[in-house]
Amino acid sequence: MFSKILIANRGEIACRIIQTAHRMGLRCVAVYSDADANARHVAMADEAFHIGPAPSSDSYLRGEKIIDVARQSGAQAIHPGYGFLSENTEFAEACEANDLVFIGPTSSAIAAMGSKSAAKAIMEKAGVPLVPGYHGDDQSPDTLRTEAEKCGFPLLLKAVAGGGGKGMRVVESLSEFDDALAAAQREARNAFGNPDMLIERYLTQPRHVEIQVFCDQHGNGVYLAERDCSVQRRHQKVLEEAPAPGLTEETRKAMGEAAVRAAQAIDYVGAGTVEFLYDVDGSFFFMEMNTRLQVEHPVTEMVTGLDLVEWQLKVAWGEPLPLQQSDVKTRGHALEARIYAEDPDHDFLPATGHLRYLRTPDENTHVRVDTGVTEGDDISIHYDPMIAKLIVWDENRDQAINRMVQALENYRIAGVKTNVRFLHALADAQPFREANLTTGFIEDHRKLLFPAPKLDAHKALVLASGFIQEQRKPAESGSTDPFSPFSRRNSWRMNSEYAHPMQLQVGDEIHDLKVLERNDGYQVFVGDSVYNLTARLEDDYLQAVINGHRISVHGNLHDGQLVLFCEGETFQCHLYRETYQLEDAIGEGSLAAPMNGAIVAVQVEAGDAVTAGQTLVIMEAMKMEHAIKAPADGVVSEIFFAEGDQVSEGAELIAIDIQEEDAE
Ligand code: MV4
Repeated sequence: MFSKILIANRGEIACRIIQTAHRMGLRCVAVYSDADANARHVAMADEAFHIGPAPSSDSYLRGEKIIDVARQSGAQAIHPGYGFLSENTEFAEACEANDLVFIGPTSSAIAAMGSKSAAKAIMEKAGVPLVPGYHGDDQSPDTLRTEAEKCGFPLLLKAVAGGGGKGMRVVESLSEFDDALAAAQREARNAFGNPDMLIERYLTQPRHVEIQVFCDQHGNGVYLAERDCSVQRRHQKVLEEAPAPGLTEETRKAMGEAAVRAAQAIDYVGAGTVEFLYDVDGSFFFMEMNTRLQVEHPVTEMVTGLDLVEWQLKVAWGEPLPLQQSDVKTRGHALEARIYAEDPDHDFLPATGHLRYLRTPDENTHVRVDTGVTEGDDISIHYDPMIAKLIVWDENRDQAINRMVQALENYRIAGVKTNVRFLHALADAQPFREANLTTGFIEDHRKLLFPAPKLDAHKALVLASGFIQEQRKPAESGSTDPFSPFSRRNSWRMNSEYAHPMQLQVGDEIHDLKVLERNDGYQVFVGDSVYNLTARLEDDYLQAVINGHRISVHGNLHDGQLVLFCEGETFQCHLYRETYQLEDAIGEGSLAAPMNGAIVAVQVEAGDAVTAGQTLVIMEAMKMEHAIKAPADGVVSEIFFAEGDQVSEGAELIAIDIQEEDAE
C-alpha cells in the first residue's frame, strides 16, 4: 500500500479522503490556497503546502504546481477528489509521466466519456440501453431533420460537447425544428466551441438513477447498488438516496450489469458512476458516465457498509476488488442532503459570510456529517458553496426520512444564509415521503417547499426577549467582555417592578416590547397582548414556558443579531434599541423629558464631564424605566430636577455644553 498520498482538493472531500487514508495508516499531504490556510483539510493533513492565491485557477487547478508539491513531499499518489482536476486528462497523464499514481481511471477512459456522441457510440456497442435518437457524425441540417422525424416529438437536442444539463433544448414539433436546431447550434458553438448536436426522444417525467461501479486493474468489475438523485435544482443535486425507491430487483440487476458493461467497454479502473434516465415504466437509458468519486457516494457507503475511498486506494495500489458481485449486499435506506450557503428566498443565490455559529447533529450509526468547515470559518466567493453533506441511514426509507428531518433540526448555522430550512421542508414533504420522484420535483412542489413559518410571530418575539434577557444575566454579574453590548451597566434593576422597553427589528419591521422582570420570570408585552414567560438559558439552549406552553429553542446572539432555531426553522431579529434615545429628546445641548413621569435617578452632577452615550438621568413612566443619555461628549452645566421629582413631557431635564470636535 502507498505510505503517503497527496490530496489535490479542498473542503469536505479532502477531509473525507484524509479520514480513510489515516485510518489505513497512510500519511496525507494537503495543498491549500491563500483562502484556506486555516481550513479543516489543512489541519487534518500530516503536512500541507501553499499552492497559490484563492482563485481556483491560481491554486487547486494548477496541475504542474501540485505535481511539484507531490514530488517534493514524497507522495506516491494523488487523489483528485471531485471537481477541480478529477476529470482532467492532461493532469492524469502528467501524474503518470511523473511516476505518480493518479487515483482514478486512465486518461483515455476519462477522454472516452468526455464527448456525449462518442460515449453513446461506445455504450451502444456494449449493449447499454440508449434513449432512441441520433448520435452520428453527419451534422447536416437535412440529416438531422430526417433523424428528428424518425425519432418523433417531443425530442431533445443535446450539445455533443455539453454536460450537466448545459446545451439542451426541447423541440415540441417538426415545425419548430429548424429554428430550434439553429439556435441550439449557435449556443453550443458559443459555449463549447462545438456546434454538434445529438437528438433524443424527450422523456417528460424521468428520474435520475445512477449506478456506482468499481473496477480493478485485473479486469474485475462490480456494481454497488444505485442512487436516486432526481431531486435537483438547475442540475445541482439537492437530495440523494440509496436504494432508488420502487426499483425492482430485476431492473436493479439489469441496470447494474449494464453499468459494469459500460465501464468495462472503456477499460475503466476505479470508482465510476453510470447515470441513467429511468422512466416510469421501468425502462432506463444511459445518460453519461462520471469518471470520479461522486459527491453523493456516502449514501452508497451507508447501505453497503463499504468505504469507497478505501476501495479506491486499494485498486490504485493494484489490489483486486475486495468483493465479488455476489458478496455485495445492501441494507436499509440512506439519504443525503447537501447543505449549501445560499438564499432560497432569493432564487438560491449563493451566499457568503462568516460561520459565527455552527452546530451539527451528533454523529452515530444513523447520522453522518461530511464537512470541510468548522465554526468561525468563512464561506468565500471562491469555491463551491456547499457547507456540508448530511447523511442519514435507517432500516427503511420512512425511518430514514424521519432521521433526516430530525438531523436537519439539529443542524444550526448563523452568520451565513443556508438552505437548511428548505431541505427540511423538502424531506418532510408528503410527495417526497411518497417517493413521487421526478427530475421536476422541486419545480412541481414549490408551494410545499416554502411553507409559512410555524412559529407564531408573537411567541417568537417573546422567546427572543427571553433569550436576550437571560443571556444578559451573567454579564450583569460581572462580564469580562466590556465590548459586549450586554455587559453594559445599564440602569435596569433586576427584580424591580419596572418594565423596560425592548425594540426588536424583524425584517423591516420594528416591534416594541416591554419586558417586566419578576422573581419567577417575565411578563412580556407585545402589541396588545401580555405573555407570562419563564426562561432558562444554558449555553445556547433556551427552555421557555410561554403562557403554559413549553418551547425549547437554540439561539445565537451576537452584536445585537439574534438567531433562534426551532424545529428546522430560524427566526432572526435585531436588537434595535432598548432605551429611549437622545435624538428623540434633545434640543441644542439640552435634554428634555420624553414623557410625563418621575425622576428615578440622577447619575451626574453639574460640572461633570460626560461622554456620548453615558446615562445621565433615569426616568420612570408607566412602570417603565428610560435612560436619558448624553448625545455627545460634553460638560453638564445645569441639572433642573432631583430624584423623586415629577416632570412633564418636554420639560428640560439637564443642560450640557457640547464639546466641539477638534479640527484635528
Ligand atoms: C434528458 C431528459 C429527458 N429526456 N434526456 C439533464 C442533464 C443531462 N445529463 C441529461 N439531462 C436530461 N436528459 C432525455 N432524452 C431530461 C434531462 C433532465 C434531467 C436529468 C437528470 C436529472 C435532472 C434533470 C433535470 C432536467 C432535465
